[in-house]
Amino acid sequence: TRRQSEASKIESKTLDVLGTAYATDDWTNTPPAILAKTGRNLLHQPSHPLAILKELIFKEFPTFAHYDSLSPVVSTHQNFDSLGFAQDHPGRSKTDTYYVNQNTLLRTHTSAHQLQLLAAISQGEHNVLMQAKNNFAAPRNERFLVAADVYRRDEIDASHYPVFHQMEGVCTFSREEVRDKIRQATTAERDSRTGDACHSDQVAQMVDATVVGEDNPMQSAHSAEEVAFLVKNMKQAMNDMVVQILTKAVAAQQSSGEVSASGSQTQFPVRWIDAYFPFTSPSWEMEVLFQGEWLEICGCGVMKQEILNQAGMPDRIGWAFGFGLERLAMLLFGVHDIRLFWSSDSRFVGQFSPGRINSFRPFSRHPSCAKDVSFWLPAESTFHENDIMDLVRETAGDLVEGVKLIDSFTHPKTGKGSRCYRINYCSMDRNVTNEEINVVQELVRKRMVEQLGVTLR
Ligand code: FA5
Ligand code: MG
Repeated sequence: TRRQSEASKIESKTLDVLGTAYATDDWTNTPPAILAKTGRNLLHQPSHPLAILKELIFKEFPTFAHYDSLSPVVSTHQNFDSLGFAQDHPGRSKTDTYYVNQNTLLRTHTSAHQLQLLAAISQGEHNVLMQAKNNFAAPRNERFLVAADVYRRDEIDASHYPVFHQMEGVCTFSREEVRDKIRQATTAERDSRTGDACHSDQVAQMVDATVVGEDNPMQSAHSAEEVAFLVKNMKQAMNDMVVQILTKAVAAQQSSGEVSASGSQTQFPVRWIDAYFPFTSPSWEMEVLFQGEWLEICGCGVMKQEILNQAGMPDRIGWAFGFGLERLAMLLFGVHDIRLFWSSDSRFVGQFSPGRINSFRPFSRHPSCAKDVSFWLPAESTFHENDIMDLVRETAGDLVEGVKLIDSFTHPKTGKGSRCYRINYCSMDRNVTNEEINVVQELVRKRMVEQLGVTLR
């Protein structure tokens, strides 16, 4: 009987994610509402705007392998260690990441699959690759895209949701191939300058133009020519893809009469901002000017050579990017609230069809309702804002539109911290009554006391 009771104890201490039971421990912090999202598969619904965008991007990279069926449950090794995240990197903390248990989590980015896929490719594990692949005939396996749902504990507003989607791009070259390409390019350039050869100057210029500052260094494993080649190739590929897709969107708006042809924007200025990622160097964020606003749509850079070495490809070099699909989709389809992507209301899902970009026609906006909650922090405070965000989401679901800190002070005598948050409630698809919201707000207040140990004021 002792063994039996131990077995049932273990049984109750598991978390079921996509049909697999995982042992839980004191790292487990993934709430039911988040778990429910793991099975939604928005990228596999052909008429969903995110799936439409996924297909458009896949089409822009016809020679790459395309993966879109990798499980969101990954190891801390995949998500962090394999990519060179420091042990104390803030992304690893329980306040930022949804853990299944100490060694297992819901991926926070598609980069989690870089090493795993490269290693499978270099070892010729075709079965592993085929299970997750969507274009079986792709000619180039060592160049691939990964589209997937990713999970982050984050603030709540119109452009942040705890689940979103990314598109990873990984493009590798053999060093020999790169050497040949550089040789061809410099020969062509020399010929065009009628014998006025200044190879090293040119290369220096190329590198200057691409690798900016000491804060964004190239790796010692790479030559300046290799970096210049990779960066140019990467920026060209990303630029071409974004321009192709935005051009399609504008054409669609024109043909439906939403934008007049004469006044339309036909160029999409792009800028590259120096960035830092543990797994690329140098690194950038790409921003695109669309309808008057600079929008950060992706991170990218030259892959850390350790990753390729680890994968068994020391003779290859490469670049990688990670696009946020929601950011682009909100632009392309005119969806102004990120929650709408999760709506199963036919007035949303019924507006889109495969392969087509069209502007979403919002259904009437429903009134929102603000409720404030003020409280004293517990004395021994391990309090983190994201705990409130999760608690409100768990309690109110998609009725919550935003949560904002509106007041914060420390009592001069007692030294106690006080906070006031404003919770905005608004349904995407129906009117809600004040009574209904009061019930939800009461529950939020009760749970804040029980779960966070705060004292309501
Ligand atoms: C990353 O996730 C890196 N893995 C990207 C990368 C890949 C860099 C490969 C280098 C090489 P970042 O956290 O900045 O980086 O997210 C990448 C993109 O995802 C952002 O540019 C943005 O478009 C989108 N994104 C990030 N956070 C959110 C969010 N909370 N909601 C919606 N989109 C988001
Ligand atoms: Mg960023």
